[in-house]
Parts: sequence; structure tokens; C-alpha cells
Amino acid sequence: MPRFRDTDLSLSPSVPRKERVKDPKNIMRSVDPAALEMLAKYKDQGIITGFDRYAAQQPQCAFGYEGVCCRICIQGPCRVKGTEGPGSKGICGAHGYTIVARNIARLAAGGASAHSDHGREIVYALLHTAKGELADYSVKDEKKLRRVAANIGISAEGKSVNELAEEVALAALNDFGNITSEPCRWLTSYITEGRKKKFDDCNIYPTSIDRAVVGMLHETHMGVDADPVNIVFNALRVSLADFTGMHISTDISDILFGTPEPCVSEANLGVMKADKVNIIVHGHNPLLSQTVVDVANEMEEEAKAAGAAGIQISGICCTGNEVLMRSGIPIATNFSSQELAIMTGACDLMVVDVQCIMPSIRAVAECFNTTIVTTMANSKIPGSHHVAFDEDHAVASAKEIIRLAIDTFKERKGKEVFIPQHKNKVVAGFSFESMMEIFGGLNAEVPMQALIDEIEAGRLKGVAMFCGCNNLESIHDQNHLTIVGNMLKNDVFVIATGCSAQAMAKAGYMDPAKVDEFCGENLAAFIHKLEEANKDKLSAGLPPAFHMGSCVDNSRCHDFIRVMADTMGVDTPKIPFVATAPEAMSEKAISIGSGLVTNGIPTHVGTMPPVEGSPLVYDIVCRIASDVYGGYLILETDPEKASEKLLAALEYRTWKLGVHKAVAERYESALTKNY
Ligand code: BF8
Ligand code: SF4
Repeated sequence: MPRFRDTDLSLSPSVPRKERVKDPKNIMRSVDPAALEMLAKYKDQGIITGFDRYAAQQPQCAFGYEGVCCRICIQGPCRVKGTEGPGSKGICGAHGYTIVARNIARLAAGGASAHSDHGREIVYALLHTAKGELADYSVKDEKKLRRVAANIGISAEGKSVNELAEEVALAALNDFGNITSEPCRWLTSYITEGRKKKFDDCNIYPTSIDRAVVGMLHETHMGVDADPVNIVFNALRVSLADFTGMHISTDISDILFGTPEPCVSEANLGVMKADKVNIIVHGHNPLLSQTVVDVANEMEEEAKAAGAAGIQISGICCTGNEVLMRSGIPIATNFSSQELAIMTGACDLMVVDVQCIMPSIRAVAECFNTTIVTTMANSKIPGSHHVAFDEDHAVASAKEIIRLAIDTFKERKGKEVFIPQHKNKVVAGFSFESMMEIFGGLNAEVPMQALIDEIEAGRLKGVAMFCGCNNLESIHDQNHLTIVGNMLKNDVFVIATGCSAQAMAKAGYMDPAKVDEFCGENLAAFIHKLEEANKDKLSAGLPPAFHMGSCVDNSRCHDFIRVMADTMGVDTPKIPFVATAPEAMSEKAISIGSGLVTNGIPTHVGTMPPVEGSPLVYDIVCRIASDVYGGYLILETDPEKASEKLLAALEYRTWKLGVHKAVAERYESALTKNY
């Protein structure tokens, strides 16, 4: 079955491998004006950042890049050299396709474990809160608690808030370690009937998150599964475990800290203030960062007594997204430029938890007046300050950290501060619930229908979800901004999470004033219609691209997909919805991407995952996956070409759905589902 009506669009990336890293020795690899200013200022001054290290690593090992390097046992590393002779296989005889499949499956397992373990921490916090053991937390969003309980089939009747919270927390924990053969509850509660049948038929339901990850590590151990088709399709079970962990993380975080609502903020290094105590929260877990934000107000006077004008908190990576969504805390920057925030000289303290924290921040901090504070037992950096974050005394831990920041600020006097004056206004906070409330302004009964009407009338081309990281294989932020620009201009409704959302926020794509500049006529008209219908509630207006949160909040996008499919009366592989991770970097991006594919979504990745070493595996993820699940990967490193392919995938789905709808109407029959 063709994926695109335009059959000239190939499955292969348009840029040959050797030409993908443009100008490899040039460290000015960004389109973010703040990052460029900072890189220019410190060029050749001996401060080494990821931009220098990227250049130094070029050219990177071709075996690893293509996925044909195996280090799974210590006879290795084995590299697949050529197609014939003893060197064409690993020492154990593993074929290139086995090696590629095992490597990619293990990446997905790593991603699922990161998302899910983060979720588990939050679930324990809810459990202990519900039992009255954590004085510093409470159920902030009782409505969400009740909604989640209802979604997963727990009756709230006659139960106090804490009793219900305890039951929900225990149900979540069960999804991590369930010992029966029942599939994960958080998964089955949030997918379409069509997907339930598909996952059952294909036998890829995870019964518990931990079991799925352990099972995949076992399957890919030396001398176990050699069948690439089996490995790749079983890796999809891990991606569904990842889905489960993400959804648990989002749901429980909302219960503890509140479901996000539209809020106004700013993004880029210009949000830092030279005269204030600047604290940057970085990582992923909101348990600490939200507490730091909550108590910072109380500490303003202490900061002023130290000579500061106050306390300025800003965020990097997904912890930044979490506190932006719930408390309007500005974004300092995203993944690739994290060290540059320290190089402003104004960052008094950077507090980190888990994931996507470059170990190099400590070395960079040594050249500036910055204290790095690690907080988690499983995430330390040699030489940095460690404040063991203690949920039993969250407020005390947060105060200790803020006091450290104030002490560091006192030592800043007389030292150079250089904050690139670039920032943009941001309207964020679009949880799935608030999106539906906004769409409800146009159609109160079936909010999603408001969007579907636009698509069916041909005014909008569909929805594009942006997610994932930065990866210096592309120019920092360039893929994100090129593709979002093309989607908006072509009247595609855009939702975004993670560092992708942060790239857009920094560049003004989340500023309501830019709707007419960035969006095609029809999309701009739709956004203005939504603004008009919600004008009593939304004083700040609506942006061109909608920020739906952190990476675990891709679960909010999955809710969007499910409700869109249910409202359209078809399963997810038929809806005009595409996803893109324009600059994917982390293992989590692999698990998110494969979860989207399993959920029936064409998913573009703009930096190459290590699959090119096996044409068979490449074909499975880009083509065969589609025949089984309806979703597939589009691997394309050129952002212009990628935009074309994404638009073509949307066009194909809309066209196909339109044809079948017309037939159903003409013959007064049910809509066919067999395509
Ligand atoms: O979890 S987008 S670089 S920060 S992995 Fe990391 Fe990638 Fe950013 Fe958020 Ni997601
Ligand atoms: Fe080499 Fe096989 Fe060991 Fe991999 S598992 S390192 S291919 S011997």
C-alpha cells in the first residue's frame, strides 16, 4: 500500500550519510540567536561545550552510526564488515540484521525505563501523600483524581480524597509489577477499541512495565533472539510500556500539582535577570522543581537582604516544561544549549534531577559563579554539590537549595554577566483538558468536532505533533523551526512537547501576536475563531503552536489522537495526524517514536537512528510496520523534504478518508474500515 499519493517520495532519506553533517568542524551549529551570541562570545576562549565536542567527534564511527556495532557481550565489540566472509558477522555469528534490531530494541527499552521510573517516583509520592506520610504534598487537583479513577475503572463512591488517591496510586504501581497476564490498565484505558484488538491480535500487550523492559533485555541478550522481525515487533511491547509509564507520570503529576491551564510566560536566555538570584531547574521530575517554585516566593526577602532584586527561576528541558505548564515559569533554553545558560555568568545555581543533564555542566560551571546541585541518588555528577532530595522534607530541601543560590549570588559581585537579550512571549499550558475546553467554545457537546469540521471542510490539512530533543547532527533548532514553519504555513494544526516545544517557544512560535505571520490563512482563521469563542477566559490569546508539556506529556498528545479517532469514527491509522521528532537524540525519543508507530501514526525522525546497517530492519520500521500497525517511520534528515513527506502523509489520509466517506454516503452504508 503506498504511504503517499506522490509515489516519487522515497523511503530513504534524501541526503546521503556522508553529507548529513553540514560543515562538521564549525561549532556555530545553531539558529537560536541567543545561542549564537553566546557561542561567538566564548569562541576560542577555552570553554568547551557540546558544540565543540560535536565538531571534535566528526566524523563519527560509521559502524555505530548504522547500528552494526555490537557490544552486547564482551567478546565484542563486533562490527559487520561487508556482506560476505567471516567478517560479515559477529563472533557469535550474529547477522547484521540481528545486531541492528537488538541495538534499536535496547534503545527503546532504555527510553521506556527512563520515562516509567520517573513515573514510579511520582506514584510513590502520591501513595505516601495519600497515607498522610508526606506533609509537603497534597492532592491539588481532586477533579483530575476523580477523572483518572473513572478512566481506569475505579469507583470513587463513598471514598475520601486520600482513600481514592491511595487506590489510584496502588493501581499505578500494579502496572509496574503486575504478576497476572492482564495488560497494563493505564494502557487499555487510554486507547481505541481498534488498537485494543490490534495489540491483542499481535500479542504485544505489556502486562507490566518492568516485565516488558526486562523481557526485552533478555530477548536481546547474547545468543537469544536472532530474528530481526521478532525483535523489532517485540520492541513495540516496550514502546507500549513506555506509553503506560508516560500516561501514569502525566496523570499523577496533574493530581499532585494541578492540570495545566493556559498561562503566559517567556522563553530564551533573555529571561534571566542580572540583578536577581537566578536559579535554573533542569531535568524531568516535577517533585522537586515544583516545590522550589512554590517556596521561592517565601524566600524573596532573604534574596533581597543579600542585595538581589529578587529570585528568578527559569527552566531547561522537561523539568522546565513541567513548571512552565503549571506555574508559568519561563524557559531559559533547551537541551543542546544547556551549558550556554551557565556561560551567562548570571546563573547562580542550576539544580538538576534526572535525564538529559550533560555531565559537562559542572566543568563549565567552574569557569563561572555557578553552583551545580544534583538531587537524586541515581543521578550525581562528580565534583558537584549534592543535596539529597528528601520527599519527606521537600520544602526544607527546596529551601536549602534556594539558600545555596543566594549564597552563590553574594559571590557574584564584580564578575562579568553577559545575558543575550533574546526572548519571546509564550502562551503555554495546553493540557488535553484545556485544549478540549477551548475547542468546546465552538462545539460544547463534541469539542474535537470543532477541529475535525475544519479538516473535513478542507480548510486544515490535519494535525502535526512535534516532540523530542536537540541533536547536533542537525543545526540546533533548525529542523524544528523549518518543519513547524512549513506545517503552519500549510494550515496544519500544531501541538508540541519537550525540547521541540522549547525551540518553538524561544523563536516566537508560541506568541499569539505571531499567528498571522506564521500561519496559513485558514489556520489563522481557525485560531482566531477559537480565541473569539473563548474571549472571556483567554485574555492572552492563542499561539500558532500549542505547548502540551514535557516528554511524558506526549501522553496528552496520545489522548488527542484517541479522541480524534473516536470522534471521526475510525481507528488511529486513518486519522490525518502525523508526528515528528525533528532532532531526536535520546533513548526516550526511540520509545516515544515506536509507540506512535504502534498507535498508527506516521512518525518522522529528522536525525538518523542507527538502522541503516540493515536494509531489512530499515524496511520493517519504515514500511512493514505500516502494513501491520498503520504507523511507520519517515526517516528524513532534510527538513524541507521531511515537511513534504509529512504533508503528503496527511494528504493521503484525508484523501482516503474522504473517498470512503463519499462512498458510504452515496450507498448509505457504514464507513469501510478495511483499508
Ligand atoms: O524528555 S526532548 S532532550 S529534555 S529526551 Fe531530553 Fe529529548 Fe529534551 Fe525532555 Ni525528552
Ligand atoms: Fe559480538 Fe555476538 Fe557478542 Fe555481539 S553478541 S558482541 S555480535 S559475539
